[in-house]
Parts: sequence; structure tokens; C-alpha cells
Amino acid sequence: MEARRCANYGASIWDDAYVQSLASPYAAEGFIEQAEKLQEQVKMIIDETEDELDQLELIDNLQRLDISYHFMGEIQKILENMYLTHKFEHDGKAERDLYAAALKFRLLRQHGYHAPQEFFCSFMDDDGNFKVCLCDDVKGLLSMYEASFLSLEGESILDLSKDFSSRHLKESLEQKQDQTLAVQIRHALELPLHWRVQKLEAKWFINFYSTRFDANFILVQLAKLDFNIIQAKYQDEIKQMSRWYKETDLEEKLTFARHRLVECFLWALGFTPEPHFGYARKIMTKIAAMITIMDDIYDLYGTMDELEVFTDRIKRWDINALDCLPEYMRICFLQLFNSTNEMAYDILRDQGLNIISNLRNLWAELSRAYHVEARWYHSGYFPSLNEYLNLAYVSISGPVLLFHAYFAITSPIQRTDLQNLEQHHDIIRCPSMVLRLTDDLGTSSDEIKRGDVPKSIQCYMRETGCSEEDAREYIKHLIDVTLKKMNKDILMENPVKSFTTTALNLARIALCVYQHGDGFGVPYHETKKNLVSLIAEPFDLP
Ligand code: 0FV
Ligand code: MN
Ligand code: MN
Ligand code: MN
Ligand code: MN
Repeated sequence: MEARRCANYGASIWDDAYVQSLASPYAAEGFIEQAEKLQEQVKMIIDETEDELDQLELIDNLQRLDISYHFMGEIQKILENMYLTHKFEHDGKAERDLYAAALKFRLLRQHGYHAPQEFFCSFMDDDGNFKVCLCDDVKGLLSMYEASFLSLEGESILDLSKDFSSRHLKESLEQKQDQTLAVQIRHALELPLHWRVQKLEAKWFINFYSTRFDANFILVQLAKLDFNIIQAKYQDEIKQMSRWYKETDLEEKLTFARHRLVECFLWALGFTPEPHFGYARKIMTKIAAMITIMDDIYDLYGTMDELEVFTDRIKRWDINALDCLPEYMRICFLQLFNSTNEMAYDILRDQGLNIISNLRNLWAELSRAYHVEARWYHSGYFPSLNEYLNLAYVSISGPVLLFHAYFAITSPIQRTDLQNLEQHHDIIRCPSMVLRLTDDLGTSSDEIKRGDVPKSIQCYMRETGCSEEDAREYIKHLIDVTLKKMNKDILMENPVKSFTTTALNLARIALCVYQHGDGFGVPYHETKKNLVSLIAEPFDLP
């Protein structure tokens, strides 16, 4: 009898009774009316703002306060006009203000306009270096730093601007300077705005902005109220999910596995935060919970013989052949089968489209990848980095998460979109790769200790003979390259329109969860803090 491994992952810190006790007053109707009145006032502010820089700053603030979605039409009109009237070619009136130029560049690219990197040429000397006098323009440097993360592969001016601004921003922190700016710089250096999780950034920025001397009171009011109203909605969703999980009794039946329901909801919230995507958040929470259990079955608990049969049953999608499985696998399979079919039913009911075969194939592909990794581990096989990554972007569940998200947020689902996505276009592969690589950075030390397939760091070390430190640097470099690919293949080319933000969001939540280690398996520090902040703590309103 093969020994079963155990991970000693800690228990869940979120019990159902606590989740059910969440009760925000902001679910009441009256608050929505109040928010609508504030929205009208903000519309007037937008209309009255005419100066270009004022418009840019207003849009930036609306986005960071996470209320820009109310004013998409207005914002798009302004930016389109700016794009169309901007003279990109050198006409002697080169950009002078680094702060304003970089802000404009960033906002245009965030909205999918291809502002050229030559935007920054007017800040360089004849040798192609950034002018020395910029070192003192800390506000401009910060703006350029944030803009540089919208770069595409091969944009050497933007690479330079990232290096230059990061270096001088770090230096500026050692000097005496405006404390508000220093707080902003530290925050930016930790993770750039473009790759931050929308809701967490909003929570941070609303607090930051509201203490500024020039803060607009109407904006602050709307941002806080809107956050609280959406939080009430999130509470309602997590309560439903927690009840569902409790009723499945998976926690009692499968004691060897991680039970991370509330943390799965954090993934869902980072992935599809929009208030009207409640259905998607529920689906994502459910499937993330199932993935977590399946991953532990393949990585830890299952024997090779069991895994072989399990993989085959998932591929056949056949509930008539479960008797030969051990009880814990039957429970897992039937739960997976039921929740998948339930989702397919919803789509069939609402759109008349049968997606069962799409969903089956996704789970079959995931379990096949899990199985190959288990075989590699048991036979002591060491893949090359390339061979590993070609499997591992699937085994981290990226394609399953992304396709389910597409189905859950899109109506009507388009055949052409599906074809685009199914060819494993970079829109699936790149965000999955960021998820895999960030997960490896955060989890592989513990995984290797307890016995697991070699992850990217180990494969690269074996392949090149380098140190772990160097391998980690290389993996970070791969993440940077992949993020640039995403800017091009997803943000700029925009092949599946309804899906752009969601696809980028998978990378964002991955960067966040694994920023300080294994924020999912060991969710007691930052992850807990983030969850409390997003689902349990409203803003105080007068
Ligand atoms: C990763 O765990 C992880 F968090 C999983 C699989 C849960 C569900 C996934 C998401 C919501 C992204 P682990 O590091 O054990 O995964 P690997 O693939 O490294 O075994
Ligand atoms: Mn695992
Ligand atoms: Mn695994
Ligand atoms: Mn891992
Ligand atoms: Mn492409």
C-alpha cells in the first residue's frame, strides 16, 4: 500500500457562522437613490471640466476610486477626442510636462488606444537618455513609472523609462520629501497600478485620496457609498456560497484537502469584481473550491492507481462507472459533475446553447495535466523548463478558470469568440502562465519539501545549473515578459471584447495573492487582511 502524503495545510479561519453574521446596512434601497443623485453631480463635474490636464486627472481619480464605470460613455468620448486630436508626430511643440504626458499616455493605452512610445522622446537627450533634470520631478517620474507598465514587448523607450523612473523613485525615498508623495511612491513600487486588483486598490486609494487637501468631496462621497453598496452585495454572495459549501459537507468528507471557500471568493472578486457579475463570482468561487480539492487529490492524497481511474472517469464524464472509485473520489467527482452540469443548464436555459462538451473537455484537460504531473513525480522525471511550462499553465487551472469566466459573464456567447479562445490563443495562455509562475514563486519551496513535481524554479536550476536566487529572478523576468505580451495580445488587439478586463484580472489577482508567499494555502496574513477589508469593513459615512 502506497503511503498517502499529507500537506499539513492549516484549517480554514472562516467558519460559516461568522460569514452568516455579516450584515451590511447598505443593502437598503435608499442608498442606491442617494448614489444616483451623487452620480448626477459627478456627471456635471465631468461636463464642466474642460482643460485637458484637469480632464486627465479627473478620469484617473474616477478610475482609482472605482467609480469610473458609471461614466464610461463620458470618459470614452473625452479620451477618443484626445487621441484623435493629439499630434503624435514631432511638430516642434514637443511635450513639456512629464507628469501630464505620461498620464495621458497611460490613460490612452488603458483604454486600448495605441499611443506610441515616442511620446517620451521629448524628455530624452540626443544620446537617447532621459534628461538629468527629470530626476527632481518626482511627481513626473511617478507618472512615467505607472505609464511604463503599459508597454509591449520590444518597446525599448518604455523599458528605459521603467528603469529610469524606478531607480530615481527609490532614490527619492531616501531623501526628505513630501510625505504624501512618499506614501504613494512606496505603494507604486510595491506593485504598479496597471497590475493591481481593482477593489483592493480602490479601498487603498479612497482612503488616500480623501485625506488630500484638494480632494473633491462629491467624488469621495460617491466612492465610499458605492463601495459600501457593492460590499453589501458581496456579502450576500459569500453567504450563499458559504451555505452551499457547508451543505456539500466536503470539509468533513475530505479532511486531507485545503478548504478555502472564502479565499476562493477573493479570487472571484479579483477576477470579476463588477457589481453585475454576481453570477460569475458564484461560479468562480465554486469551481476554485473544486479545483483546490482536486489539486490536493492529485498532489497529495491519491495513489497512482486511483488517479489513473479518476482521470479516466472525468474524461468519460460518466456517472455510471463510479463504483470502482474510493468514496472520497466519488464525492469529489459527483460534486464536480453536478456543479458543472448546473452551470451548463443555466446557459442552456438562458441562451439555448449547450456547452457541456466545452466544460467536460476543460476538466478532462485539467485532470490529464494533473495526472501527467503525478506520473512525473512518481517516476522522478525532471522536465525541461519548456516542457514543464507547456503542461503547467494548464495544471494551474488557468484555462478552466478563464473559460468558465467567459461563459459566466458573456451573453450572448459568440461562436467566433469561442473559436478564438479555443485555439489557446494567448488570451488564455498568457494569464494562465502568470498564474502558474506567480504560484511557483509563492508555493514551490514548501511543495518540494513535502514532495511534489519540480516546478519552474527547479526545472530552470537543473537546466542551467544556476542558484535558486538566479532562477527566481529569471522567473520574475518571464512574468514581466508575459505581462507585456498580455498588453499587446489582449489589451491592444482586444480579440474577445467582452473578456479583455477579466483576462487581465486573472494576472492581477495572481500577482496579489502570491506577492508575499502562498497567500492561498497559507491565507492568515495579507489574504485575511484583504478579505476583511473587502467584505467586512465598510467606509464610515457621515
Ligand atoms: C494552487 O495551489 C491553487 F491555489 C489552486 C490549485 C486552487 C485553485 C486555484 C485558483 C483559484 C487559482 P498549488 O500551489 O498547490 O497548485 P499546484 O498547481 O502548484 O499544485
Ligand atoms: Mn498543489
Ligand atoms: Mn498540483
Ligand atoms: Mn503551487
Ligand atoms: Mn495574438
